Amino acid sequence: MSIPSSSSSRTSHFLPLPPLPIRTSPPLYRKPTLITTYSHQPDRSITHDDSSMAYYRPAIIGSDLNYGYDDRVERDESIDEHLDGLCDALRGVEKGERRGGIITWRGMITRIMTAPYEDREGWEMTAIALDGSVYVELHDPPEVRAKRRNQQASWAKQSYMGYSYESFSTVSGEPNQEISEDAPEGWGGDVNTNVQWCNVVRSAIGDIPLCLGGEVDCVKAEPGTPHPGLDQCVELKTNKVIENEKQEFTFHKKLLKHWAQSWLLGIPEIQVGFRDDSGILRSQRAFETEKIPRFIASIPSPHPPWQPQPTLHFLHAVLHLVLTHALPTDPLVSFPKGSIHPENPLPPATIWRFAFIPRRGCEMYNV
Ligand code: 0WD
Ligand code: CA
Repeated sequence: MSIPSSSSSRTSHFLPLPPLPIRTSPPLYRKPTLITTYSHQPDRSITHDDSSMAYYRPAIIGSDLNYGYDDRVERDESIDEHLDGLCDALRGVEKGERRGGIITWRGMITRIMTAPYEDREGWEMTAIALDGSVYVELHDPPEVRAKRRNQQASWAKQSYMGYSYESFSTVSGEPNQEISEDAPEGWGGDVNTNVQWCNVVRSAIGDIPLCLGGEVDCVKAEPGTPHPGLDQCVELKTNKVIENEKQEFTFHKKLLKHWAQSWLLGIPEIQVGFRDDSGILRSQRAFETEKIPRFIASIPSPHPPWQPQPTLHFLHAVLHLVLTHALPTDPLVSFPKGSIHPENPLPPATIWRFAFIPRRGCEMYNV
């Protein structure tokens, strides 16, 4: 990560991490409400409907999560989609529903929230004001992307098992979806990571409005029925079977990311499939998202691995910093309606970057 050296027009601000543990009550995260949904099709094109919504059906214990590996289709990760799908979805939405505050992917907010407990992975994001809101996206320089893609390649089999668990745990809503006759019992169809069902929600952290888009794995409803609402949504995860205390501790730490991710979109349930080293599904367990912090707090240990308070304090502090500096207060600077898609002419807004430096905090500067 490079932070440009200062010049006369460059300003930077530093926000340290909150002290751990923190006792003051955190800003409230408002219960999210659904604004709109859209679907990525097998060719990655977007339709403004729920055609990629899948229905939950428990996977069969003993399923082989390696199944279908050679038939998988993977999204072309060399294409940076920016916030295109989200901006596109918001074009059809009442202006009042999306105005103000921060507009971004849920995954960006998960990263900011979990930063107080992240000791290794730094990140950088871009913030740009447009039409009264601040759009935030990952700043992903080519060398960082290349490094991440290499890491992903070495994890290909493991991450495939996550997608395969999704297939074994869902039924497609598409009546004409073909499933091979040779497929094992419970297989929901071959993996194509282009296919995603995205939900866009409105929420707030304290006084800061948020508009977030994120992928939702499936819903609990009769196959073929329309979107039953956020309260019926389920997030699917896989984990290695837990056989010792160290693995248990690692899983409890991972629950921070799972909790934050689902909490942010208002998804009440996380279904975790536990697999053995050879990829066979051995057990599964449902977690109620809102009960995860209390579950973690109840674990007898000298220090709980994490608490929600610092994550919410830090999220509010970072977004407050971003809004304070990125949102122009000068009424002479006004921005055209639109998205930050590269094909659109850039408005005369200052582009800001903010970078997370593990164990230290967040640095924000204009570019
Ligand atoms: O700009 C980028 N590089 C990113 C784009 C980073 C993160 C996400 N995205 C895209 C996603 O493809 C999606 O269309 O943004 C949209 C919304 O994503 P999100 O829900 O905010 O992403 P996140 O919460 O980080 O991840 C949710 C799921 C993952 O499931 P698990 O169970 O592993 O959390 O989205 C998938 C993944 O299945 N996912 C991705 N799929 C393809 N390419 C990516 C990615 N880069 N990141 C997450
Ligand atoms: Ca998932």
